[in-house]
Amino acid sequence: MRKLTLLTIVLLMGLFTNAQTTFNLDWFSGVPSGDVTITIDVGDSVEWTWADTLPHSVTNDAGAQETFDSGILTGSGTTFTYTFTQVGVNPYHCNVHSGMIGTITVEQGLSVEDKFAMNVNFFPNPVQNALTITSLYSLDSYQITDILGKTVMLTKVSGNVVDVNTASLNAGIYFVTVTSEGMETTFKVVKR
Ligand SMILES: [Cu+2]
Repeated sequence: MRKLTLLTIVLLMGLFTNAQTTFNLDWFSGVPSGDVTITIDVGDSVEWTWADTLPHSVTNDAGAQETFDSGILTGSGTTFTYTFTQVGVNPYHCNVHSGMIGTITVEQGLSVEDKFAMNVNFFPNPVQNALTITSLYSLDSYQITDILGKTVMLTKVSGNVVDVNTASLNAGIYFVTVTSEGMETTFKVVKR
């Protein structure tokens, strides 16, 4: 009986752990705020990795929902991980470099599909010759269709940052669909 109870607890813990995700963010001087601003689920963790050789901290702003502070650490590859347990908004910064800022927004009950769709960013918009797409989940492909629904680009990719050469597109409105492991989300881009 005691063995069965222990086994049950271990199994339940396994189920609970599997539901949570750790998201990795590169943390370095000059990091675009949009790259370190994400929306996650209650119980998810964020792991920041120092991606240059300068000293940095990951420190919550005064008005943040939760309190977290790595202290000032130095060394490429250094990491700091924090698990968010409350619904709320957590702006944060580096105590050494005033330009290093981001926000972790925590919501309740997000599916993986939600988290994928909420954490795809693209710039600039309107676009001229080069569109950059960033995603918290590694992307598998992008497809660009025009306003009439005709596919003008369909490309397999791999990674969290994708650069799209848009020089050949005529001026107009386009829909960009990105996919990751069977999930997809679409956004609208204007080409000038
Ligand atoms: Cu810094």
